[in-house]
Amino acid sequence: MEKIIRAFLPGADVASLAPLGEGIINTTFSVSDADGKRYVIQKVNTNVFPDPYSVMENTANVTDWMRKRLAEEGKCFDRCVPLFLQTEEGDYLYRTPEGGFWRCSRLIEGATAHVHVTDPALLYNAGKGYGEFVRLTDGFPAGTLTEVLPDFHNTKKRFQAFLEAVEKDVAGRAREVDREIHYLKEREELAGSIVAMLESGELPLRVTHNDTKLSNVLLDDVTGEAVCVIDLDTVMPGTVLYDFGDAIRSGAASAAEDEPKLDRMNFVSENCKAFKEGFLEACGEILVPAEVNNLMLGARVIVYEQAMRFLTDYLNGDTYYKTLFPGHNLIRARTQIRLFSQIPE
Ligand code: GN1
Ligand code: MG
Repeated sequence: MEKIIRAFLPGADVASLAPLGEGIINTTFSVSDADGKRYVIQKVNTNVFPDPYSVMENTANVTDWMRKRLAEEGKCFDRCVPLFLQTEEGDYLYRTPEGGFWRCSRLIEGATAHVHVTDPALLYNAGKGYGEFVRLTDGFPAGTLTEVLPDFHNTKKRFQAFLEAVEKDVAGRAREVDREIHYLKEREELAGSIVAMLESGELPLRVTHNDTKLSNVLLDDVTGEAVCVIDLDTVMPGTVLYDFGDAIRSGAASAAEDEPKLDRMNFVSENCKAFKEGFLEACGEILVPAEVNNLMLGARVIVYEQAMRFLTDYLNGDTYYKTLFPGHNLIRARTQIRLFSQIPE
């Protein structure tokens, strides 16, 4: 770890290294330098992101664009756009002899990644934060971004992968989850809905974040206002419906995605309304009617997709998401199905 940290921060206090966040893909720590300034040190999960260089190239291009936008508007961007450090060689990644890829960014102080909030005012702020991301990236040539995870939110392909997992049943778990499989299969037509609108051109292609859970927008510890959208690994071309939908998935949920007591997971319409209000306040003028009118379709499709992704991983023997116990992915799949069932059409 010392070598990795020193690659970015020659004067860092290695003893200050501490685990950070609750991501279930990458491995994340915080570390301080000699002046007490804090940084995020992160190992990129290359099983999930086989091309970490493209991930960093996408991130650098999009964040540079956002900083430029804010500078043109005379606004400060210090706290509101993630800043990655380079090694002495000018790289955003440090490769260990074992083949691990690490990166380092400035830690944004005085702001928190909330996994869960109950106050609609905070949801409104989170909505504004993600809406601001849409506004700031508007005009960026989305087609120039590398699709680091091809078909990430192609729900139709997710459905096919799910069917395949059921068919193969490598972990011998399919019988036990027959009800869940049936529920998701019955709703197949939903899987193709957004894909079709993108293909027909009804929905414009934009820069999308693709992992807009509540904890990926930092809220200021004092004012509660959105400070910065983080975790740009999955920034790719897509539709705004994905990002709105994924934000509702955690923002308008009454419990964590892995809450074992299923009846604690409910859709909170008041929070959904608040998020949507903040979101549209920030970017409503940029969106075309087909986007504004289908935001809730985005929520339904993404929650449905996520249920399918968790169940697929469960059926595949837990190979994708980090799990803490054997039924973890099943619990996750069940909370998503329950949440999905409550989102209004
Ligand atoms: C993964 O690791 P994290 O929490 O940033 C996943 C998201 C899921 C999320 C569910 C690259 O994100 O798509 O919505 O877990 N990211 C990837 O918790 O698959
Ligand atoms: Mg993520």
